Amino acid sequence: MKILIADDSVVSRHLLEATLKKWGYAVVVACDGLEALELMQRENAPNLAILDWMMPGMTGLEVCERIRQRAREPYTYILLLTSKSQKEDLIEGMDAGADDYITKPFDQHELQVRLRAGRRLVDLQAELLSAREALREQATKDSLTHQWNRSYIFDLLCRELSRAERECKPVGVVMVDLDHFKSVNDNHGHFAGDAVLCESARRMQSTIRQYDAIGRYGGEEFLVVLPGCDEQSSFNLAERMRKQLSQSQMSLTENAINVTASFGATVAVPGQVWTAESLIRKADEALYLAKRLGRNRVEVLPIESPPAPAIVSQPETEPVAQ
Ligand code: GH3
Ligand code: MG
Ligand code: MG
Repeated sequence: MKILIADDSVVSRHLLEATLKKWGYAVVVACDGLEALELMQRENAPNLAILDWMMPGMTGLEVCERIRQRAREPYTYILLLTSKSQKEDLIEGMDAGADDYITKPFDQHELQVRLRAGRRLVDLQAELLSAREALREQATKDSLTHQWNRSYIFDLLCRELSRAERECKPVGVVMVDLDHFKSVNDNHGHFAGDAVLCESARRMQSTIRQYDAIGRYGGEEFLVVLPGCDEQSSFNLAERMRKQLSQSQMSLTENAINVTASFGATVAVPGQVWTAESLIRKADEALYLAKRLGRNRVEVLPIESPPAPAIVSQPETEPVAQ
């Protein structure tokens, strides 16, 4: 584990560094508070820090306060090293956000057990973060292809549509369905089918732009969201995906497999009336047109605005004589 130590006294710094290295820690050294703060704000900064209280420029206490203001994740466990031993001083140190303190000159055994307590907290938090990450992955990703799952890609489409409406920009919506996929399962087995789904998703993902998104919408169907794309650029991007998918055979079993897909696209144009559902329905319609016209092709259908409500003139009614 990496520990940051900050102390302006050369002797005390060297002693601490040598002790920690002897115990197997990787040590990052700062000679004053400002350097410590800078090192603690870097990516992959140590999650454990031993800060001397009294340092020129910025005290250990001030470093503590600055670090706690940012509520960084993962948490940094801070041990204050101080020659102060008055109770009030220690309360001030803990109030500033230190997790623990040790008085100078430090007792090696005491330092060892206090570091052990710090490590336990850092390790527990790392476990918690990775469990949270795994849960997030489970809730948002498709477990087979590792692309977004159906509910996430749908929500993402809704978010992109509201953003596009605010910014007056179009959004391309593309529905993709692998062609004759049932025969891949029938001829090569279900596992090969699964591998084809993963590789197809990977190939399509590799051709879209960084801000586009692809999700598995159903069995062998994918929904692709293309922010800022009008009809022509949605068509072009879908064409790129189609070519990338079919350009070379997939050698996933002893037999190479040819895979193609049909693409149906539509575009949410600013100023028109649509919903995420109506766009998906239209992209689906375009997809079935692509299937009917021979598969392995892209079709784009414009979304129609609903007809303006008819104005029905009310017949003049005669006042009824009482
Ligand atoms: P079309 O060109 O008209 O789309 O024909 P198709 O065979 O692709 O379409 P169909 O709807 O008849 O068959 C889809 C197949 O996809 C049937 C189903 O077993 C298979 N499938 C769906 N999900 C999975 C999956 O997760 N893994 C595998 N291996 N197969 C899947
Ligand atoms: Mg299919
Ligand atoms: Mg299908």
